[in-house]
Amino acid sequence: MPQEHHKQENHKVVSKHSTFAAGCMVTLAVVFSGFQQVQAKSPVSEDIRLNQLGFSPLSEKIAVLITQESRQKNPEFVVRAADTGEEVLSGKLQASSEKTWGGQSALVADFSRVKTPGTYQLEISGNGESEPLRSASFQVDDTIYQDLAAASLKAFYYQRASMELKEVHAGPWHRAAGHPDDKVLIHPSAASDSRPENTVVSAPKGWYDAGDYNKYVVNSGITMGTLMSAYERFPEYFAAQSLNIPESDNALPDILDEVRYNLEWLAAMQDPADGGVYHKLTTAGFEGMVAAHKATQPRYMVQKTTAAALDFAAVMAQAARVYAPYSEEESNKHREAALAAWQWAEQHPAVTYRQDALNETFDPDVTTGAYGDEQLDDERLWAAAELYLATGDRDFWSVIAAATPAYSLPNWADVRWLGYYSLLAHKDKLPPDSGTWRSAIEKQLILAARQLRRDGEQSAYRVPMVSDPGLFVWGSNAVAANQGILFLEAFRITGDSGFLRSAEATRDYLLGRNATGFSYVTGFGRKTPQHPHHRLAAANPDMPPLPGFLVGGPNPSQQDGCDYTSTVADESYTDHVCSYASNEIAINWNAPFAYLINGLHAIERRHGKGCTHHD
Ligand code: 9MR
Ligand code: CA
Repeated sequence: MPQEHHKQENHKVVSKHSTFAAGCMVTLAVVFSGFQQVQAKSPVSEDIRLNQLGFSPLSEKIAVLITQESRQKNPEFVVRAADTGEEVLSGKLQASSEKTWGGQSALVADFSRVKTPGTYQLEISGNGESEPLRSASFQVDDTIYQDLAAASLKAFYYQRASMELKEVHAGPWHRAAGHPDDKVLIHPSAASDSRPENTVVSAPKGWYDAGDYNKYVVNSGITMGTLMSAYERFPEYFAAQSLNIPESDNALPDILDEVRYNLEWLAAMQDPADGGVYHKLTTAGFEGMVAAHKATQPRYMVQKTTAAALDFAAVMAQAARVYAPYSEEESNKHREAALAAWQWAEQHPAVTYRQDALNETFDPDVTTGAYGDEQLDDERLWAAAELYLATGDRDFWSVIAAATPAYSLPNWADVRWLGYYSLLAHKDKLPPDSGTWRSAIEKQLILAARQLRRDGEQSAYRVPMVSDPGLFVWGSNAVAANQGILFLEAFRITGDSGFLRSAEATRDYLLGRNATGFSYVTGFGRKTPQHPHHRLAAANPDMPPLPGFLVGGPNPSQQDGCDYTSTVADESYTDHVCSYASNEIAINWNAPFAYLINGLHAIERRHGKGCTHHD
């Protein structure tokens, strides 16, 4: 794995947990049946799909065999220790209720009873082949997610604009600074009395949005909200995590240092004259696939919008809460900024971003990501929720109380449930008379999670994501990651470990138990994206892609016009740099992924340590 070394303290924490875990293991049932060396090894079968990193000892452990055979022969599987070939468990595969969407049969091997830490391999025989089929080796251990958990957040550091990435932090991916963004031009669409067209303003720092180098407020909004909520749910866990970033030695948890780097940029997206927030900081068109420091086209502040103001207000209000224990001054500044943006949005409730219309009026034409959204009730709800929690002002509560929610999975254009997640997680701050309201919201959340869990159990891969082809939009892997967050929230509220199993199944989906057999995260797994649509990676072709990035994933709309081998919803993925519709990386996809991986790791470590898993 391409990880650099973590701080010393981190190692200590981990070894302590492993000792606890090992102590528990003696009581767990494992079937041993003598020593049998693996015969002449057949190559790894690509038809066996499983999480390529492996499993936490107490999790459900499933592999899926994809086969053209329609006869239901229920072949047998054997799990062997990878080094000695010793058999530790055997059983029969069971047919999934549904075929894959590509029309193949799916047979499920459940080896959840293997709980002793170690490295294993799965063998399947009796499926009409002369030789047993073999899976790649996989690990069972509580520590295997530590590196991925850190890398999913370190990815944000690699996306930093305006600073050099030094070798001590970035390892072989060190690079020169790109995009100082200290001379940003006011685009005519954003001109105001105090800042006429071509006024030069400064808005350095922040993260590049995705494979491109622009910085978009709307997409940064959901990204930061998701990361700060991850921190709020697992504060002790994150306090002990080191990402080896330049700020690792200060008092702030590293995840909050990373978010702060983007907050500093975000603050500069607000016009101090009126509280309005520019929609994006961007070049007129996308840059070529060149290194950051060679991408030097002029950068513009483009039109103030209501969505940008409301997302900004939500993020700043949440930041006021999250950073308060570290700096009262910083917290107050964020709250003031949030309130000013809210005021602007109340005065301008329907300024939507319509890029085509803008280009008919203003020059230069802007053709980069639009993040245009016509439905702004959800942004207003999210901002009101965070502002209510930040101020206790009942006016904000009345916005919340007036809404009738049905559950909707968050994405950049629908942030309603980021607001509800925050409110539910801060029950102590809700009005005393809000008990009925709260139960109704919790009910919506639990119903949605339960339905998704049921649908997933029917699917060929036994994963929630493969329950509806309609989920396979641009960035489908982030739909899965956000489903994972929904399950973690349902688990937090109910304590029902079935939801934890579903979150783990979602992790398994992203790391290989899926229709393409890819682990969709750069650098983690045996079959991973090698050619992401990522300018920082493409500019460095002699290096493996930057690690820890979740690619967008299968998307049958194929808007990029690249060559794909399938149009089936969950197969429509191509590991080619041209494929921005299936193989790009993006901050709003990595954030829910980081939440899921870190959140699960935090919970599993806790459970492994105390041996209190309730199945
Ligand atoms: O994630 C965005 C997706 O929902 C939209 O359908 C798509 C087209 O507008 O844009 C995606 O976001 C891209 C953004 O516009 C520019 N930076 C890269 C983003 C990820 O592909
Ligand atoms: Ca919206």
